[in-house]
Amino acid sequence: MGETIYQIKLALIGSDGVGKTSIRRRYLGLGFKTSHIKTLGSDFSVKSFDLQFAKGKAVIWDLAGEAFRIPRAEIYLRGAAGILAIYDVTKPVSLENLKMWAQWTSKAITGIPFYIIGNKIDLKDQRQTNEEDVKQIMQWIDENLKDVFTEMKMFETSAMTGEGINQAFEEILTTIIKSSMDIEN
Ligand SMILES: Nc1nc2c(ncn2[C@@H]2O[C@H](COP(=O)(O)OP(=O)(O)OP(=O)(O)O)[C@@H](O)[C@H]2O)c(=O)[nH]1
Ligand SMILES: [Mg+2]
Repeated sequence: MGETIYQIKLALIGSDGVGKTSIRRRYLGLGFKTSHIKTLGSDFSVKSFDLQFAKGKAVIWDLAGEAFRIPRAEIYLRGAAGILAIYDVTKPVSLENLKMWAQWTSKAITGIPFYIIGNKIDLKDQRQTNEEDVKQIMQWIDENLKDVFTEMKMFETSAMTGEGINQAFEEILTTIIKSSMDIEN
């Protein structure tokens, strides 16, 4: 039996400027830029992964913070096996907006994990959200979008220092691969 080489599409969503592109760049090993160049429409990168029990490629779609205003832009989510929904821990509104992003996602795709990531944790003095706030958002999504997502989890990252980035990607890839193995067996 040959080894399965997985190809897994992930999508990074969330409001303008929360750090989606910076997170993608950091995961790719491309360092950090202080400038904000808005992503237009969408962009993507491919990165190989090797998780001991499985290897393959992650195809990482990075959507514009304005994507939800573009008609039918949710088609970019088609075929995604997991969502990384990003907010900025210094901007509570970006966390609140994840309700809308979750609804938007559910128009295109269901039955996949939805991971909520608080980015910019290096800005400790400016932090304005805590774990309780995130739990409330997760509860809202759970109640209003019943059974749309197979799993919700929260993470924290800094694209500037790199903290938490690999863990978030590895955990969602592991979850996706394990659930596909369950289906096969
Ligand atoms: N301090 C700090 N700044 C960050 C971090 N991540 C991103 N930034 C900064 O935040 C700004 C926006 O980052 P982007 O990665 O372009 O944000 P985006 O979510 O891709 O934005 P859109 O493409 O417009 O939706 C840039 O100035 C980044 O340098 C972080 O973890 N810490
Ligand atoms: Mg961007």
